[in-house]
Amino acid sequence: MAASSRPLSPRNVTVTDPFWAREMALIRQAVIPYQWEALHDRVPDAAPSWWAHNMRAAARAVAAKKAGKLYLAAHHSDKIETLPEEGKAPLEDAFYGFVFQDSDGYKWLEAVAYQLMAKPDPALQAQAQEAVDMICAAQEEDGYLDTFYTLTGRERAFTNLRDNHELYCLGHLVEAAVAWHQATGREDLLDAARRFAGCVAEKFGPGKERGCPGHEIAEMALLRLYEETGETQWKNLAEFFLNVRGTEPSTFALEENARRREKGQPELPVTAARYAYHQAHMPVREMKEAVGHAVRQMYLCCGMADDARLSGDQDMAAACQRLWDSVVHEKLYITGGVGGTHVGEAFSRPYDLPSDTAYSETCAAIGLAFFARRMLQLAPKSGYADVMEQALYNTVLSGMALDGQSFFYVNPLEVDPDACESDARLRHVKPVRQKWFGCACCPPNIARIVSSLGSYIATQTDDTLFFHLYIGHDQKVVLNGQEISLRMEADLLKSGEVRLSVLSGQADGVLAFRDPAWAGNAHVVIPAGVKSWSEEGYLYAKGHWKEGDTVTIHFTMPVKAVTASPLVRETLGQVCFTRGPLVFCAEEADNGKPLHLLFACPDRVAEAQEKTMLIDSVPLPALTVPGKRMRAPAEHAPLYQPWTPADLEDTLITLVPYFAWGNRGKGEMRVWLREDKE
Ligand code: FUB
Ligand code: ZN
Repeated sequence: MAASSRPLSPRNVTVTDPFWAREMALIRQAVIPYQWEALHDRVPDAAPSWWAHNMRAAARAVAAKKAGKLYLAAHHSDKIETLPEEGKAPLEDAFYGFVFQDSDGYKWLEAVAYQLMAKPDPALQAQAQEAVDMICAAQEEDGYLDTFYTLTGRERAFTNLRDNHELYCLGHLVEAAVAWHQATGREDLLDAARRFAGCVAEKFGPGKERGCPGHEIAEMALLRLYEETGETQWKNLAEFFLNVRGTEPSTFALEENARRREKGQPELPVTAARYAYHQAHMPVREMKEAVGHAVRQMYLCCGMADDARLSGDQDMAAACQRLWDSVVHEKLYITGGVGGTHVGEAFSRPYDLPSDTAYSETCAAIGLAFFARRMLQLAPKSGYADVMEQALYNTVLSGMALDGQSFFYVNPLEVDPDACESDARLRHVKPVRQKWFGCACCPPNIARIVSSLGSYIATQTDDTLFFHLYIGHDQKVVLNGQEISLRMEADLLKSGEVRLSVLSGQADGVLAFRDPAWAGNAHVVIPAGVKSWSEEGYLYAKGHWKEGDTVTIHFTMPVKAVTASPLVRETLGQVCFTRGPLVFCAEEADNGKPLHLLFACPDRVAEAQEKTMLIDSVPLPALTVPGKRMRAPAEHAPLYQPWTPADLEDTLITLVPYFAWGNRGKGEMRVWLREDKE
């Protein structure tokens, strides 16, 4: 088996790319401070987060318990409301929000840790330390750490792994703790994470209780904890969770039946097949199709891919590949989004990719990028990086406004604000980004993936450095024990010109450059004496690299007209436009409305013009493409009439990057345009 690769640490990568450096700075200067305020419920008119509230209330509960007092609070959310038992806890210490509210702060902290790795910042670190201290204070004496159960009844802990997200909160805690440890060297949060993981490991595992997370992430997080600490018990626990998933009798069914017995309800069959929504319908190594809740499926794939890498389990790797193929060949939006249906925020059947009712949660695209990076670590094949890039440049970024102060949870490919506001079937689709959400999983998830961009740009083995993304950056890397500093100059939003220079040092090794699917013929110039070959979509260049060496690559980056497979019913006869990794869309702000009267002329795509447009003061690439506009019918024209040729007039359609839509007020948006058949 070829050696697997590891991501670069954000510490060793400085992003200098004109576009992505702005995104990184935005996260650091605007998003992280904004989210800190949101976590403390101090953003006017925004949905409350309750994070700080719940942490502080749980700390009081833990202190009260240590003093031998009873402490049981109420729980308020849009779904559940319970009252505290008389005299046990003050009403102001009620638990508010969803059961997984703790995870929002963990993601924020993880994002901060990556930012600190990239650039020390004592004030930001002090703020993050405050969060760490709040978390540690909320941890129970035996290591348990989940404010929902600490506040509302610890005796119910671990009784509903399917729905109540304790192991999801554990996973996010571990992710944050490892990043915090790497950023600061501090053990505080890592110890808290170990203690909670230890508490879980006391209950679940071989020879103990069976059980697995209802919302995956603990698997990949525990494997990361293992990689960070070398402590094998975390790998064992992750593998236990992976191996128990989907086996009979279903652990989710057993726990559900226990709850039903308590309520005097009849028991349900204990067959695993009922739990496809939670990816617990069959053993993981047998899985073939991406199903159920999209974020859960993506996070499961991440855990599986990490385990395949760390254990060399070929059956696991094969299952990852089948799930990858299922997503990429049948269930992936052109925008890099996944999870087409709002019913359960889930994957739908193959080729069901509706544009206007799309769910395409921001977190699911983030999960896909995580999965892609892990597949790249297993085997460097350019197709994985193509999808990672597609997700990053399109749906991941569309989840956040250009000013970093509002967010999309759902990322449709077609929006008519009037329809969203009047049609209950579109209730999930917001025509403008929101300041915060009751369920705020997406905003801090964007912060953490963008802050760790350096880990997606490249991965390495001991002797090979793989460039997966063409994002301008400086990095330090050790190849064959020799450190070199490299600079990549790139600006894909403008052109496909890439230049890699060795800034200092020298090393014998291989530099591998991805040949993106969007590129036309690449023209590559490498130093004399460097041996090169191509494999799985990468150009390998092996030699003795030294200061002053350069590699230049010219990728042609034409505007392309793209159609979906005719099996995608929704987009048949429609076309969209891409350039490089960017998907473009039409907005009302440039084209008027209704946008569904626009027809694009894909056969004239060569006439597309590129220009720079200021959107919310950010210079971004825009396109004009030739098209037609159907004349709107006269007022009171009949609903039906005898067929006549469509009345079309020539027009130029203006397109902007999909990620930048919705930054100029409320208006219609379409990615897919009807195709002019003439
Ligand atoms: O359940 C936790 C998170 O909330 C999921 O990942 C999102 O889809 C949202 O449901
Ligand atoms: Zn989300």
